[in-house]
Amino acid sequence: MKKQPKLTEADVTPESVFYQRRKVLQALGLTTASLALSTRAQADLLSWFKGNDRPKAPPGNPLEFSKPEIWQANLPLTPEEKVSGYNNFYEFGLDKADPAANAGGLKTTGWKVKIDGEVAKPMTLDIDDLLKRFPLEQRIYRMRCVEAWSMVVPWIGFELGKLLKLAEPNSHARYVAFQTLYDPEQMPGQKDRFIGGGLQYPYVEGLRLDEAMHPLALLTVGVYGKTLPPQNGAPLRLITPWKYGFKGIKSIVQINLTREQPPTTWNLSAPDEYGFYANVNPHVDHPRWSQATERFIGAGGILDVQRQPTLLFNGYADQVASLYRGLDLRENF
Ligand SMILES: Nc1nc2c(c(=O)[nH]1)N[C@H]1C(S)=C(S)[C@@H](COP(=O)(O)O)O[C@H]1N2
Ligand SMILES: [Mo]
Repeated sequence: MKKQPKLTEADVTPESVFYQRRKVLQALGLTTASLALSTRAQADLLSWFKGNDRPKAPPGNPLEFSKPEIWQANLPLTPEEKVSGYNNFYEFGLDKADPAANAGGLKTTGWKVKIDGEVAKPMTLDIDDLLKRFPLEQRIYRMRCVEAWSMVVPWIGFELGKLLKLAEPNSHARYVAFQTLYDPEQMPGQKDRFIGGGLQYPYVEGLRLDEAMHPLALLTVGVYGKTLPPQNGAPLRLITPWKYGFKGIKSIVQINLTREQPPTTWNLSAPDEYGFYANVNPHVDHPRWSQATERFIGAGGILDVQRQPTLLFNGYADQVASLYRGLDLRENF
């Protein structure tokens, strides 16, 4: 986002063009990120990007889940290969195809999530415990990236609030802080700023406690009927559909209840561009592009780019607007 001032994303690059460009660059042994670098940095980067030996992700495991009527939005879905082929996961590279190409080997077996801070019952849960403890639901949600593209995705998960209640937030708890895995050996973007975009790692995100307790906030373990592929944030990631996609932190290892508003990765990187709240809002533009419309990534190819109006709170205003009564959404962007 910030490190790509030429706006590969703010609406100029339909994903089909992007895929073609990717193929050409791959044929040349280059990627977009490498074009602007010194020869030495390019050599480093190429040696990494050329690792054709990187394993493919194993196929996801089928999940058991219900489909509650109220969450089966009647919207055209973004096809699975786009949901899992056009990603932001900077730990695995900046290009939209990098996460699918480079995250396949992410080790998710034995994954543990620690819940601590201002809770009566701090705990560490194994991913398999989590899957057993909470019945899973499919929820079809709109997804809106701050870069002005959007998708509609059939996620599978359970309400974040259910997990938080299990840990029993105490009377001091006002915010929830999340952390992605920190493992530079597995996540090359964490040790090389050319691969990882110069963000501070581990990636961190946060919500106010009342936002986190909202029934729309989904701890997500699957998509399209199966466990998440690594590029979508396996084995556990957050989805808050009324907020910009960067709030949806991937591959979570820690959930910490706090008294103070926690730091968040994109806000640390560019505080004037990415706020703590990051509620989708067509009336509050990004300093470098308009948020009034978005490019929907659907089944179509290059010739039917679908531009559509951005909806306040991404279409979830009826459910979430009351959380922000009295808050100036322009100031608290
Ligand atoms: N750890 C981590 N989480 C992340 C990101 C990231 O780079 N690292 N990118 C965010 C952004 S900008 C978006 S739009 C969504 C993309 O999720 P998706 O690839 O499943 O569509 O993940 C978010 N979560
Ligand atoms: Mo994003």
